[in-house]
Amino acid sequence: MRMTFRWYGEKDDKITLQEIQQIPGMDGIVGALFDVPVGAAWPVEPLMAIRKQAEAHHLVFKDLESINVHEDIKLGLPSRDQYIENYIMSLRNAAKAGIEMVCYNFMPVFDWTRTDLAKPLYNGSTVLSYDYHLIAGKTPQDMAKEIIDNSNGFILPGWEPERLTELSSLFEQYAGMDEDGLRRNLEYFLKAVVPVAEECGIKMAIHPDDPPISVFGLPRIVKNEKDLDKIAAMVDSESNGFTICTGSLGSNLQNDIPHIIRKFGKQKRINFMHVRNIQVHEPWVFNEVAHKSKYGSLDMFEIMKALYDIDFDGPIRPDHGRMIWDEEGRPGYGLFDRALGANYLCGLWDAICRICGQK
Ligand SMILES: [Mn+2]
Repeated sequence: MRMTFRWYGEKDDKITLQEIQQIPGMDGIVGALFDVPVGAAWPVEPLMAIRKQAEAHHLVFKDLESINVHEDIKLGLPSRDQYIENYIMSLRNAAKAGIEMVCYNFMPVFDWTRTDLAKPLYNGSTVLSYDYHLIAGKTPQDMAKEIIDNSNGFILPGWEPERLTELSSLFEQYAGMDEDGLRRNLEYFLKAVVPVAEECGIKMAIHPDDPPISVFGLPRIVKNEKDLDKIAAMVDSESNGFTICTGSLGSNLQNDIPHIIRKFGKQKRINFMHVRNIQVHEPWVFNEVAHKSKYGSLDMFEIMKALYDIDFDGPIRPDHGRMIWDEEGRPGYGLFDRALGANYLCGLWDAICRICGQK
């Protein structure tokens, strides 16, 4: 496996490449171009520039998260064909810059949703959390405003203030779209982009819905094993694969993550791993926790063992971390707890390899 760390770039991340390089076991960064508008084609040069910066710190840059899918593609509007052409251009350019994996999601309107970005835990650390009770009675605008106001001044991917001014019209456009309708639009997109991804050596990796349940009545199509089956069947290619985000899928305890890893690993469809732990209190009430198994509802040993069993050799990253040791930063994306998380995952991996045979 390739241990990676999400990096927002020199301009937008106060964490430096040198700090990332100093984390034991770190192989590379997961990056993106944050100043290209959603829907436009990504140029090669800035990707090459990130690669050079990474390599100067002995880190590889082979993984993108995310090239976002324009809303018109998800809505299936006639304008989608132009946006798909642009997406294809982004893939070709990414390949030229040495990219091998592209994460994306297909969530209407909201990339991810939380009700608190800094819920205090008993030990003074703070975490992201979700409680469906707190959404009841709120409008999407109320929730968007809360998230933007509590983001410590950072622009959070998916929650760009200018995009959210269009919130009402977006909701109107989605009125009447059900899961099958959204699924048809994903299939149309995949049939166009996956052959190109395959041709240029890129593995696409759709991220599960976060949380994997309908929010504000919007359709959600990446919630569970059944949904993943349907997506895998849309285009039969290893380039049509998944990001298995343990914290997203795992917030529904019906989702058996080690089973899902083994099943889709056999089909060579697991192209990216996000590993984090969460504590589920009741259905759709959960908060993020430290990565270590004992603090949450997920069994990290079983998850890493499943990855070992499928000979996983793709990129993996610690997902959101807590804010600890007075660090201030982008919610979920501080340095300290993600570094601890990476180290814990590397420790589990080393132990599994020692006992079961080196891979
Ligand atoms: Mn994730």
